[in-house]
Amino acid sequence: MNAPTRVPNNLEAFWMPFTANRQFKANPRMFVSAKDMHYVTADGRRVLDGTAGLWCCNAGHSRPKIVEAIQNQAAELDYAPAFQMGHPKAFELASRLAQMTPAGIDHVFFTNSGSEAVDTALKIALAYHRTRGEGSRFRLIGRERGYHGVGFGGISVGGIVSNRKMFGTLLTGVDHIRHTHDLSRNAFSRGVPEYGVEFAEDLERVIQLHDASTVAAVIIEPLAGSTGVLLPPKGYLERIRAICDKYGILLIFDEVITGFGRLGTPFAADYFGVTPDLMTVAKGITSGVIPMGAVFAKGSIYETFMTGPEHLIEFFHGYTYSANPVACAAALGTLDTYHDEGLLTRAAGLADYWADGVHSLKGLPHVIDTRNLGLIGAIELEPIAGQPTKRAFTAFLDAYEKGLLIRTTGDIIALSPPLIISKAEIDQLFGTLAEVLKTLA
Ligand code: PXG
Repeated sequence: MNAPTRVPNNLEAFWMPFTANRQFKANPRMFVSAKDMHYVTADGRRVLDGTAGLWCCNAGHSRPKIVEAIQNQAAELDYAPAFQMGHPKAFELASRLAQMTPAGIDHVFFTNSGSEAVDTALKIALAYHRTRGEGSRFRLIGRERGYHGVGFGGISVGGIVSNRKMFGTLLTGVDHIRHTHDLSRNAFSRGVPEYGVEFAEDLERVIQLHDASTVAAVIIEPLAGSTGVLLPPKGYLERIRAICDKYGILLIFDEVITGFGRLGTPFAADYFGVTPDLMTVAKGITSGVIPMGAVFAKGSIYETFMTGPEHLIEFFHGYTYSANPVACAAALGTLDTYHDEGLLTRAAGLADYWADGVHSLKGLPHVIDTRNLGLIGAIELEPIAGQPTKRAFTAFLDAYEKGLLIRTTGDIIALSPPLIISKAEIDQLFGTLAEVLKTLA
């Protein structure tokens, strides 16, 4: 018998994404299995998942309905082309999603990631205006500190400097409004911060600069996650919506993180009572198990494309794996799990208890802000002078050693556990984090 060809100890070949490769390869942190709220490390330790993987495993890990759906689908229909062909689960999934989305948003375009969903939404917005005879609307407006994935479209409208500065000229015709983070007035806010509705007026300024007739769409995260959990001030999203309406500009909510129950409602649009024209989702759509993303569109946008001779393709865009059958099955298994366990609204009942945990860390060394919404929390640390990100990264390593997975971005700790977390696990999470912060240099 041939010797196995696996080389588990060679860490060199894998160029790891968004990772300090040399630091990791010198001190690898490997997960080998996961169940419900926990990972298991290669050395057999259980680690509480404080981040739902990367904000995606909303149903928890290795959930039976999702696993079974994937197994059955792979055996029954592994792949079917999505261009000029179909398979039943793609239509079933789109219909179920369309029933969950806010009123008026009732069409679904499938992608394989959040980055692709963002690029797709931007392209829909541009093509929509052009189809309507308003091709002069070519500009896209994002926001400072926004994260919209890593495609060229996403980094162009995104506002995270390190994700942009290496990559040349990016998309042309993009501008940004200012972010909403204001610790001077809003530090230690519980829930949505009081001050900053006027930040929305920056959109008026940018529109005036370019003239509304050149602006196609505005894309923002209703709650900015990846940049370190920046909450929309009271009234801010309503104002953004009103300004877009005033000028005929499409509003895109990037709900890759906030979608599928994170705030205690199916989507952030429901939580804030503000309906965009297009929504991008990924992550929680399959609880992270199989890559999938989607753009949700208003029926009026879809209908705009449905003109011209019927044999012609209306929108020249799509991916080999759009609506991949196994991904569709995983998503259906995920929606069943959310439904059976009430997970899309479960965070609402836990939000107060969670908020108590987040704000219990106020007063610990280096903590300059604690903030929360739904089952999201952030702890902002004072950076070490001259060494930004180091303090939070040390906290991350220490938490991992103590059996807790957290995420850090800059010097901000972000928390977003699976939506199945228990109160005892919330206590454990904040107890461990308090221990970490008490001893942090
Ligand atoms: N939009 C938003 C709002 C996101 O948060 C993407 C788009 C891109 O999705 P894909 O599937 O292409 O990665 C994201 C992704 C973190 C973290 O720790 C956040 C993301 C990804 C990885 C880590 O904050 N968000």
